[in-house]
Formats: sequence, structure tokens, C-alpha cells
Amino acid sequence: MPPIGDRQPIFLATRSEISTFTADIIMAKSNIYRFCTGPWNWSAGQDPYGPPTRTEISFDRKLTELKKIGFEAMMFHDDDAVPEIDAKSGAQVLKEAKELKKRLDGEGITAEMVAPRLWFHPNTVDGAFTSNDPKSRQYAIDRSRRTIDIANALGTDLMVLWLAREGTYIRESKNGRRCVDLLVAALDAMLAHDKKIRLAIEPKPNEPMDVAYLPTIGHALAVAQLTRDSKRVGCLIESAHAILAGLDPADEIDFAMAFGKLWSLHLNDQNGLKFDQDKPFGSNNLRVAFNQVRALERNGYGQKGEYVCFDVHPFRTTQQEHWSAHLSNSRDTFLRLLEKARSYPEKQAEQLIADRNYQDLDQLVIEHLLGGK
Ligand code: XLS
Ligand code: MG
Repeated sequence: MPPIGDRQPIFLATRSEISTFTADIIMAKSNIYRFCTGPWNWSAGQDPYGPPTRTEISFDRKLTELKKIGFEAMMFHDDDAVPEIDAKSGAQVLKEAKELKKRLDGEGITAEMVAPRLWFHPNTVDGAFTSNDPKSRQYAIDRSRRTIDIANALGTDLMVLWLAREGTYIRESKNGRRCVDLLVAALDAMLAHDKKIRLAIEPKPNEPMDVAYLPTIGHALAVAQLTRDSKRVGCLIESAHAILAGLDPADEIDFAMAFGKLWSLHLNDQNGLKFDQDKPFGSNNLRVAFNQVRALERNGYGQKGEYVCFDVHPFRTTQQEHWSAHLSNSRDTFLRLLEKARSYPEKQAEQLIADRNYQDLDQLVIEHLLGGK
């Protein structure tokens, strides 16, 4: 790891690259959205205060369900792809990942990304890449390298990093500056492991930590610039995580896409600053959801193969027979809001903006969402 002060930011996305990208967006006519979710999104109802309320669904059932509900891809934690990964040799992990790829091909399902689950193992009690224990830090890097190998076997070049335990409960227990350097060193090790892998950082401001080191997209993209190949470090926005940071997810989408760095997306919903709720998309605030869809539309999301993933969970009260409703409902809401985004009265809105009549603009949006008078 280089000493503090030794690292220079490398700005690889030049202004002309960004404006070419912007021109692409303006040219974009009609985006095609493809949908994705993860096996963990069919959770069984457990929360910190109570046990599961439904029986677990087998992986095979989840896999065959996807197409039926209009989804084309699945996202994976490393141990969703290869269970009990820590107990297996590298060769065994690869063998099982290749077997999974065959099953996915058989179902016509794409693997969207793989993410290392760096928050369960005893080695990650005090953080993963930023643990105070060097052996634990090494464990996190080694496990991430394995995750990259799994991604390759599954045919995706995208690894997602939700940095769950990279933060503090006790401010004085960690040196924040050193932790930034440790995070960059870990990202560099992953980039060096595979010349093609792209890393998408999924920021979240809190939970399980009190305060996370990379709470927002701005933090994620700033850290990307410190790495050995910033072009291969981007981000994933989760609606609920942006809301937990007190931000509007639509602004986070516009910001990330201004850099050409929004490589994946976890749409869901969240009622304010409390525990992470992972509600169905649009469940809490339709207008905030509408603005996310508008932001995706105006930026041409999906045109480079990006998927719309729903990181949503069934309510604890959901009954077994409604086991996929949170996913199909999220997709339906997205598609309904897409119609609303495409039929939004742009001309009328532009005139109201030109007249600085934001009062009527506000009502125009409300009337449009209500279906018009
Ligand atoms: C948790 C994360 C989830 C996955 C990715 O909040 O939203 O995206 O765990 O690792
Ligand atoms: Mg997520």
C-alpha cells in the first residue's frame, strides 16, 4: 500500500469522452429495459426480531420462475453461485460455477453480476478491506478474487461491491484516511487480478455500520479516480440507499450517468431514514419512482446492456403462494411509470418552466400521475 499522500488522482474520463457520451444520450430514441433480480430477493420473512414466516424456495424453482415473471437475468452473491465457498478449493469453485453457467444457459437466463458476500464470515467482523486485522483484509481480497473467477465462469464482466462493513461504529477505532487507502489498494488488487473485470460500487450510508466510508455515488466515483484503472470502476445505485443518505435517487442516477458510470441499478423503495426496507418499487413514493424512470429514460440507461434489477423483498406477512408478487409488481409499476414518463406533457412542462410557474408545474406532474382530469 502506498504511503499517505503518495497517490495522485487519475482522471481518465476526459471532457470530450463525457460530451460524446452526452451526445449518445440525446440521440437515444427508445430504451429497451431488461429485468433482473437475485436469489436473495425471495427471502423467507425473517427479520432481526423474528424467524422466517415462509418456507425457503429452492434455487431451481427461482431460476425457472424468472422467465415466467418477465425477467431475463439473475444477479448473484459468490455463495449464491457456489454455496459454502470458503470450504471449497479454487478448482471446485470453478467447476461448480461452470455447472451453474450450463443451468443458466439451459433456462436462457444471463448472469448479470457476481458480488462477494463480505459481511458474514468471522474474518469480516471488524470490516473486510478496512479491517484492522491484516489477515482479515487478505481474506477479503482473496475472496473477491475468487468472486471474479466465478464472474468469468458465469460469463459476466461485472462485479458488484456492497461494502457492508466498511465503516465505523466507534469513530476512534479506525483511521478514516488509512481506510480510504486500504479500499483503493483492494480495488487495485481486484483490477490487477483480471484485465477485463468492471467493479460497480454499491454505496449505502449506514446499516449494518453506523457510518459507512462510501455512503453516496459521489464518494464511490471519487474513489474510482484513485485506482489504477478508473475506467473500470463505476457504480450501482440502490433507490433505498440513496433515500437513506437523504438524497433523491433520480439525482444520483443523473449524476452517475453524467460520468457514464451507472452499470447496474437496484430499484426498490424506502420510507425515510430508518432500517433498510427494500419495499417494492414505487410502494412508498410514486413520484420519486416516476422521477427515477424519467432519469433512466433521458440518460439512455440499458442501451449498453445494463439491466434494471429489483432488490426488493416480500413483506414479512406475505403468504407462500404470493412468493413472486413483489417482483412482478415492481416490474409492472416500472412499466406503468415508463408509460407515464413517455407520455409526460413535455411541451406544457417546458412552457411552465420558461414562465417560472413551478406551482403549476408541480400540479401538472400530480395530475399526470393521477391519470389526468
Ligand atoms: C444489500 C445490497 C445487495 C446485495 C449486493 O443492501 O443491497 O445489493 O447484497 O451485494
Ligand atoms: Mg442492493
